[in-house]
Amino acid sequence: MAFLQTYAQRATKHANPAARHLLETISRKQSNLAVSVDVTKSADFLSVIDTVGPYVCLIKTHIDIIEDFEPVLIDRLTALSLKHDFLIFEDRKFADIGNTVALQYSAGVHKIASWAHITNAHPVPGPSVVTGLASVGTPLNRGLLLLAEMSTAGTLARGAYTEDAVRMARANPDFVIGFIAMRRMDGFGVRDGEVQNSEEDFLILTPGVGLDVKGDGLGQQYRTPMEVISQSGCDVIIVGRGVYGNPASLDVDEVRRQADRYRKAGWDAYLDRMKG
Ligand code: 5IU
Repeated sequence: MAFLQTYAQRATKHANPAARHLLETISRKQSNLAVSVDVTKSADFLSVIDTVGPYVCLIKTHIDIIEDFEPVLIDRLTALSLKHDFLIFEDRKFADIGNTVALQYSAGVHKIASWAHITNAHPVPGPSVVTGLASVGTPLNRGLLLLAEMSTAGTLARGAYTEDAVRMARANPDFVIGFIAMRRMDGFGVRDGEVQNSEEDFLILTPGVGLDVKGDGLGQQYRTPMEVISQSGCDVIIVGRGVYGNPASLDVDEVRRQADRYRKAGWDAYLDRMKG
């Protein structure tokens, strides 16, 4: 089982360059923390990222919520990713036919494939969403996560849907590097005599993580890093408001303190998991 190996061991074996890069970064920085920067002003976006950069393996973006977006923002984001040694995950949640998602991924205002190491897609269109995105992302050494589950109350991504998401990933293991999910997917999607490849290593990135509150009043459900990484066997915690607080009153020192706190909590939970 991949998740009982160290991040460094997994990095040496992974076939996808983005997955390898992420696993190496996690190991080097001793951080399985991804910060989700859901703020709407470019200046706040860059300020939060520059502040949390030393503590994270990955920055998760929603580039389409930036109100004053200019292409130079991408240059600055990329410069910060090099300065602080983190990858970029655009949480775009593609969900259209293959031809359309290929265009949404490569073109438009944001040209996501040109700068995001990792992006994600809903499995709902079926395998063509992966094929369409792979036609753009594979030549650029990108990786894709499928949304096998969500953190929200009442999510429809469960049961047979989750199983089929895993099956879609298994059909494209070079480009699909893992899942947004709430727990490990080992053994999922295997039925009626299908056999799971014992070498497979899907990364599990998990939102809905908070140390202080259990929800946000809008359906979000929070679990602790210990529950997510140690008990549920996930690989990366994705934390947004738990780190940056209220975007209307950003306090850089507090953002730094929380990033450090979540990095440590995530890493302690990983060490706890490795104890067995
Ligand atoms: N996000 C979730 N749950 C999910 C998926 C994505 O929360 O199931 I898929 C995103 C939404 C937001 C971030 O960008 O992760 C979580 O932010 P907070 O930690 O502020 O709740």
